[in-house]
Amino acid sequence: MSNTTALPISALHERVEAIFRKAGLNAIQSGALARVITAGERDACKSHGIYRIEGTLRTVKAGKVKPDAVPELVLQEGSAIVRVNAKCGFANPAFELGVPALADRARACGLAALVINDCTHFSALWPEVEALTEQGLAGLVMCPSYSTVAPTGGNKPLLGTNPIAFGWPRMGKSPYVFDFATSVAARGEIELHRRAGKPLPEGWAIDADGNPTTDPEAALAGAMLPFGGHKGSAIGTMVELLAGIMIGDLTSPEVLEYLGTTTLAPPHGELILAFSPQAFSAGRPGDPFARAETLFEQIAGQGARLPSQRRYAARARSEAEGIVLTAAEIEQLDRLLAL
Ligand code: NDP
Ligand code: PYC
Repeated sequence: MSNTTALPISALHERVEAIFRKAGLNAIQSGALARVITAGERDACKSHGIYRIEGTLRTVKAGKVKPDAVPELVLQEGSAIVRVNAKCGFANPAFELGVPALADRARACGLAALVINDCTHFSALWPEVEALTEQGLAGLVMCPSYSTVAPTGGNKPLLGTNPIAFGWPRMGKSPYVFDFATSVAARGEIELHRRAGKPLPEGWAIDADGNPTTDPEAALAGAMLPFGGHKGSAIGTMVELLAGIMIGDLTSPEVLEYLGTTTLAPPHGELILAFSPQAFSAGRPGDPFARAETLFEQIAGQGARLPSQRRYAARARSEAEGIVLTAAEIEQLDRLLAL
C-alpha cells in the first residue's frame, strides 16, 4: 500500500501516551487512554481509534474533564456492587481500577456489578468485556452518551447512541464479543463519513426537519435513528434507565444540557455486569462453555460469522505487520505531539 506506514503496536501506544502526557494528563489517565485508543486502531475500529484524540484534548482544554484525576474505589462489605468514582476523569482508568474487585465478587457471588460514576466516556466498550472474558467471566457493559438519537416515532435528538457490549469466554479461542451503538451506527461513523466527503447509507439519520438524509452534515444537525426501529429505541431507553438513572448519574439529555455541545466527550456513568457461567449453571446438566461452543459451531455452520471476527483478524494483522496508518494520520499524530 502506498503512502502508508506500518507502526508497531507499542510505537503507536507510546505516541498516543506522549500526546496525552504533553497535554497535561497524569500517568493514570494517559496510560489508560493510550491503551484503549491504540487497541481501537489495532483492531481496525476507526470510529474509536486515534480520531478520538483531538476530541479528548478539546474536552480537557474546555475544562470539562479533570486531566489529573485519580479514580477512587469504594467497596462495601457483603455487596455485589463495586463502585468507582472517576473523580471527573476518564472512564478507562476507573474501569481498570475496579475490574479486579468486580471479578472477585462475580466469582464469589455469581453476579456482580461495577458502577462507574462521574466519568467522561468516549471509547469502545469491547476492551472492557474482553477484560472480563479474560477472567473466565461473561460481561455486559453499557453507558449513555448525549442526545443525538430520535426515539422511534419522534424526530428530535433525545437518546444517546448508548452502546451495549457483551462478552462470553471461550477456552483457547478469542471470546464471543459484540459491541454496538443502539443507533444504526456510532456517531463517530457519521463524523468519519463527513470528513471523507462520503454520503451516509440510507436509514441512518434524519435532518433537522425530520426528513431522511444521507448528508452527514444534515445528519449531525438533525438526529440519528435507533437500530431496528422500536427495538433499538427501547434498548437505548433501557441504557438510560440502568446506566444513567439507576446508578445516580446523568442521562443523555442531561449530559447535552450540561455540556451544550456534542463536540466534546460526554460526562456520565457506566454500568458493567459480570457473570460467572459456572455459578449460574451449578447443579444443571451440561458444561456451559461446551454448550456455548456447540451453539457457535451451529452459527458458523450456516456460513454466518461471529461478531468480532473482523476485529480479531485485524488484530492478528496488526500484531504481525504493525498498525497501518495513512500519511495524513501520521501527520495528525506529529501535529498533536508538537502542540
Ligand atoms: P458496528 O455496527 O460496526 O458493529 C457492531 C458489532 O457487530 C461488532 O461487534 C461487529 O463485529 C459486529 N458485526 C458487524 N457485522 C457483522 C456481521 N455481518 N456478522 C456478525 N457480526 C457483525 O458498530 P457501531 O458502529 O454500532 O459501534 C462501533 C463502536 O462504537 C462500538 O465499539 C461502540 O462501543 C462504540 N460506541 C461508543 C459510544 C460511547 O458512548 N462510548 C457510543 C456509541 C458507540 P466486528 O467488529 O468484527 O465487525
Ligand atoms: O460514536 O456515538 C459515538 C460516541 C459517542 C460518544 C462516544 N462515541
